[in-house]
Amino acid sequence: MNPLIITCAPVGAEVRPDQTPYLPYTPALLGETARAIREAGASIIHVHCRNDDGTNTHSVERFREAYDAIRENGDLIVQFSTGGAIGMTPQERAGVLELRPEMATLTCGSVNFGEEIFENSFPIMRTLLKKMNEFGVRPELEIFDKGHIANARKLARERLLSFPQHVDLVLGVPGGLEATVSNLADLVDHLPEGCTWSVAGIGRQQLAMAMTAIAMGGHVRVGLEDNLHYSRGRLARNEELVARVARIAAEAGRSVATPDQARKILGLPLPDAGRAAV
Ligand code: KMH
Ligand code: ZN
Repeated sequence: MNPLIITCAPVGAEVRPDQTPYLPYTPALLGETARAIREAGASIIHVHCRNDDGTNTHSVERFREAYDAIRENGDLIVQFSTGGAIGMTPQERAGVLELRPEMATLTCGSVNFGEEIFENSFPIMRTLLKKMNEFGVRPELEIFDKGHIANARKLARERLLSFPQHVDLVLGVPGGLEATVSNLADLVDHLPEGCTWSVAGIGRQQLAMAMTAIAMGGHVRVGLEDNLHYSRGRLARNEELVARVARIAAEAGRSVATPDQARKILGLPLPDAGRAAV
């Protein structure tokens, strides 16, 4: 079977440092985490940033520090969040794209998010996509609900996006589609031709969704952004969550993709290609 791309989302915007001692919320901690998850089998790191007190920030300077720390610690594909945190302006969310990460997320529609609303109107999506196109950043389409696939198709008709793309199916957010095998299979059935996909199961469903994706030939996202626990009552380290998925995949006959193998699968240029052309 095809190699498994494991994305790790080690921080997110919702978990507080007082909830777990393992949240890598500073650039230095993100650098250490990049090394550890790479060794454990991850090929993509999904990045959010925090201030030193743990509050959310989407400042370009903080993202630059984090980006440098990650790149000093290996060859992971770096994917910035453009979702940020609830309440951030579209301009704040888009600003970090000037750092030209290889990838960035694009959530393909608004969704209830617990008691709040994660707002991704068409004007917001267009703002983010135009910046991604301007800076040569590859989107990863975040799908929290089935209608988000239709929204992505509309953006493609507007020529802001072309298919196939890499898609992350985010299942189990309170307010979004539930994390069930039938929901996952249904979304996969409705993706545009040729798309690659991963699943991010939220909370307790993270492991079940990962195992299902491994069996289906898809890819997997894990990390403390989506799930704090390794097992009931036992807090997880990011690298443990990655390592467990890698072990299960090996048992199922799938090796984990190195970052360069993941780049090939996703159609991203290899880092050396750019350097050679300069
Ligand atoms: N923190 C959520 C509101 C993304 O990174 O693109 C949005 C989020 C999605 O985490
Ligand atoms: Zn995120």
